[in-house]
Amino acid sequence: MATLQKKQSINCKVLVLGKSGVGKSYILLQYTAPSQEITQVPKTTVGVDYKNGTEKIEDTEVKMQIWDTAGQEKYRPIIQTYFKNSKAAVLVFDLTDKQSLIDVRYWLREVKVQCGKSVAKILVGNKCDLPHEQPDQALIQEYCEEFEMEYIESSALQKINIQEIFVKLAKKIYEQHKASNPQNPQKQNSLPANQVQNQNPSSTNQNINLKNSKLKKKKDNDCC
Ligand SMILES: Nc1nc2c(ncn2[C@@H]2O[C@H](COP(=O)(O)OP(=O)(O)OP(=O)(O)O)[C@@H](O)[C@H]2O)c(=O)[nH]1
Ligand SMILES: [Mg+2]
Repeated sequence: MATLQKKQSINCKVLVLGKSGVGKSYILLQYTAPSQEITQVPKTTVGVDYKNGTEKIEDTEVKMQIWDTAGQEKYRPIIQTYFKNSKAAVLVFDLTDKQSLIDVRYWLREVKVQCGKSVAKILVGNKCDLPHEQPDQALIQEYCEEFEMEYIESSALQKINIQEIFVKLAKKIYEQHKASNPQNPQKQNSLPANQVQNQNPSSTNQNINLKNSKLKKKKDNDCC
């Protein structure tokens, strides 16, 4: 007789971080919106904004609530208030902008201080479609070793490696979760279930505009 297996899932809040202009919003847009729906490239983000994405890893759905943050320095203190309960982060730099790779350290430190060490991370060198010099390999290696993450190059414009970023991250989330919950891999409640949608990653999004506002913080519906 066939047995009904309960669907296994992990809910996880993910931050997308990096200097202004590196392509964070465009990456997220390309990941969550079918290409025919993209009519214009994103404008600079003025707050935080989230979208949902799901990847199936082995028998488990990793449901990610992905927060796109504003890279402009003036928003940094506000952005940090959204770090709470984040279990994963995408660190983005621009392959044509050396400073943006140096800036990644700032975000890595913030993630470590505010979210702890057990945050799944991936480092993304974006805009690989543009002519660029080889990025500083020693620095990339240093980040990857120190913060235990993989490195991938992408182009949001040409949709190169966009899905791969989130598949790799979901795998890391899954592995970390399995390692910390060896008996019960299916149950993780980094987020209340009603905050992460199932299959359609673009089906939900929340935009919080911080322009001209003094810490207009969303009422705490972050992770539990
Ligand atoms: N050629 C190229 N341009 C890109 C790529 N990704 C983003 N851009 C362009 O870079 C600019 C900035 O992209 P955004 O996605 O707004 O950058 P952001 O990191 O979200 O910036 P903030 O919201 O200010 O933090 C836009 O003009 C995009 O069209 C890419 O892969 N290739
Ligand atoms: Mg943006």
